[in-house]
Amino acid sequence: MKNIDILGRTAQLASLADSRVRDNPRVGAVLLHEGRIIGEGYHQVAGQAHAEVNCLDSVAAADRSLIPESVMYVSLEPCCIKGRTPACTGLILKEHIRKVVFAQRDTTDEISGRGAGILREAGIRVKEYPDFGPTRATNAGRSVFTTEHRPFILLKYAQSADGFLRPKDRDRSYWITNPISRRLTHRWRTQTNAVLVGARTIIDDDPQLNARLFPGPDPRPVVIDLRDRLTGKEGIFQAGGQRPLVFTGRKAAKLKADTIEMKDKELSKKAFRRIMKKLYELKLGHVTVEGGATLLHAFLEHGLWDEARVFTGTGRFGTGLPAPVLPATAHLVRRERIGTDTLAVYTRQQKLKP
Ligand code: AOF
Ligand code: ZN
Repeated sequence: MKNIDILGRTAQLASLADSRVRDNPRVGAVLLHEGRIIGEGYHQVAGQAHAEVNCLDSVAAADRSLIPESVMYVSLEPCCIKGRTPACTGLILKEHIRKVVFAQRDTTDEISGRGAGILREAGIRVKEYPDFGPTRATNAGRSVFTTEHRPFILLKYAQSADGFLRPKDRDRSYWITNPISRRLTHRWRTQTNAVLVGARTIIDDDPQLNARLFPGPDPRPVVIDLRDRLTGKEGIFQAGGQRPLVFTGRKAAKLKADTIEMKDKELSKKAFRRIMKKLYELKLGHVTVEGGATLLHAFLEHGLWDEARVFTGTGRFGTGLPAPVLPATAHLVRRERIGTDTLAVYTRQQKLKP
């Protein structure tokens, strides 16, 4: 097996992590002994075991003596700092592992390249694959958080076959996507730290913004309500999930939520800066923007997005609220069929190398 095949497996393992990784990266690790995988693991919960720890813990008693002759594969550079948990470089040295293969560097200031350096100085053979595609997407999210000090922003919306977010008649009940797609979006909600919407979406649709259709943690509901439209009676304040966070124009908003007072009446650049700073401080590393149209347009207009997942259903509305248009520079990562729906995934940045 080639190194990149095993790294591919570490990427798969990393993607199993849900939003409980919070501000930490998604990381997977594999231990390979002469072509046989003897251990696997991934980082699951911020503040708890890293991928390398879980991988080593998974090695069967009968195989433990093989650890020093095995190669450790990690989707991200092993950490060399004592954070909430001990440094993984220390663990690798302690277990006398002689070779480590990883994909991208950890962009955290105190680690970036130092983790690899410490291992090399200790005589361990280290091979890096900075251009390895499957882990670039996961690790890109991490680098947004550590270098730009804002969450990774995922835009998610569904449009009718003729490109509308909703029909003209606001009272008409409608579904754009099929139940398979809806379940998938709830799975995504278990993997994101917060679902962000505008007040108008709350008033029109009264969504619960939780992940009730898929097992896993609920995201935190975040509402931008600069014009104080919320009353406190809406569904998100009644649902038993995570405490909502509301960016409000009111001084002492009486909502069952944490509130951040905003002076801005419009989603200006300055307003966005404040919102991003707050989300960063709250360690919400991955945020999904689910609408409405105004909010999606504003994020796109400010170039404040990293990925977009767009469903297109089969129904036509004829007229209604137009769906956002992604910039021509957006890169289509994949297009797939979800039953009768189509899902297209885009990234903002340049095409990643395969
Ligand atoms: C790894 N493997 O699985 C993860 C890493 O101890 P913590 O949880 O506070 O994490 C400290 C840093 O370790 C964190 O900021 C991030 O840079 C890195 N995360 N490193 O070797 C892992 N999750
Ligand atoms: Zn670590």
